[in-house]
Amino acid sequence: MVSYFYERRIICICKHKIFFRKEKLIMRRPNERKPLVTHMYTADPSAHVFDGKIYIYPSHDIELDVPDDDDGDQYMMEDYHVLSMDDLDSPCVDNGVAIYYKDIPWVKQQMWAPDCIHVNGKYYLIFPAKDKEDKFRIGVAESDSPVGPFKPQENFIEGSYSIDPAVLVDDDGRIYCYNGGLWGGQLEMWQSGSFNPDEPRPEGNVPALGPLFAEFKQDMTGFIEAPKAIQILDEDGEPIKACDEDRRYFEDPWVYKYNGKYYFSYSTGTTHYLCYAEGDKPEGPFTYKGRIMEPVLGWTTHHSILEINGEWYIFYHDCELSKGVTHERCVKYTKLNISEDGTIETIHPYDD
Ligand code: FUB
Repeated sequence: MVSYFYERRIICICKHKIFFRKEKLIMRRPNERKPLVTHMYTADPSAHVFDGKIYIYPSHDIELDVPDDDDGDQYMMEDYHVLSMDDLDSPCVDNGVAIYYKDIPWVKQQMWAPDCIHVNGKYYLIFPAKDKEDKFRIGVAESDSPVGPFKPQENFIEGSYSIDPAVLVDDDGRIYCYNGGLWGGQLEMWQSGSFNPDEPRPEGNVPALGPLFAEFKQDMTGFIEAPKAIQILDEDGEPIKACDEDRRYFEDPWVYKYNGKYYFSYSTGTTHYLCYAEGDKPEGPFTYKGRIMEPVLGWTTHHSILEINGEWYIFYHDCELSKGVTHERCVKYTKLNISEDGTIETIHPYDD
């Protein structure tokens, strides 16, 4: 069921006549822009349709009484729960623990934003976590079911580093991994090719750091080649600069295809926008196109985009449920309006 709201604002009353601003019709589904589950904190939703049903792969935020810091030490997640919905209007079901960090041999802590794909008749959960040396790595775990339990590979994917994997299975079956995050996500620390926690962050007019791109082997046991940086270009074809915090990549990559083009969307972190860029190839370069969503309540902003029955939706999180506690977030969804040429209408998440 869809709710209809009519906006009919009086703009002036003169000579006994009332003038209204043009009517605007807003349609919202009952679950739209509301926390999908309220019994636990969830964040970083990667949503997919598998066999006609919606599955959401979120981080599972835990309540911790610690101060926020730039390294993200307040995000101490220990497991993943898969959420599912029969359709957009159905209740959202928590399918329990899908994998626990102590059952993953290489993981020390911090199970951050995951994704999941369905290939080879299996479901593969792809997730970042800190290894025993406190370096963020990407791991893979598999299951016969979209809700797990997932069996982890012994080690992280060789050559992987940083956070936030988003995985695209392209129309030809090739499997691409996009990932990376600044600050606590450690992307800057690998600029020299090896891990250096003291590496300075790029600043000013130098090109911003790009997110990472790598192709998975078909059996999901590793990357075919070492990850490479993706370029995000401005309207003049120049790399977006580090000081351009309204547009430069920070974390939270996602890629979807629309009318044959690749769309790379991401969070700008410090300025809290979700933005998008367009390209002709899965590895980019991508040209900046605009803003998808204005800031939500909370510091982080994280999303996924998918088509459901011919309409486009964005899954995202905010901190409404905890009344603003940065590391106690809740996942939501809302409709995304994309025009024929790929332009996205910017969402104002609290406009109702
Ligand atoms: O959930 C931990 C981190 O917060 C994610 O990896 C980032 O994208 C941000 O949402």
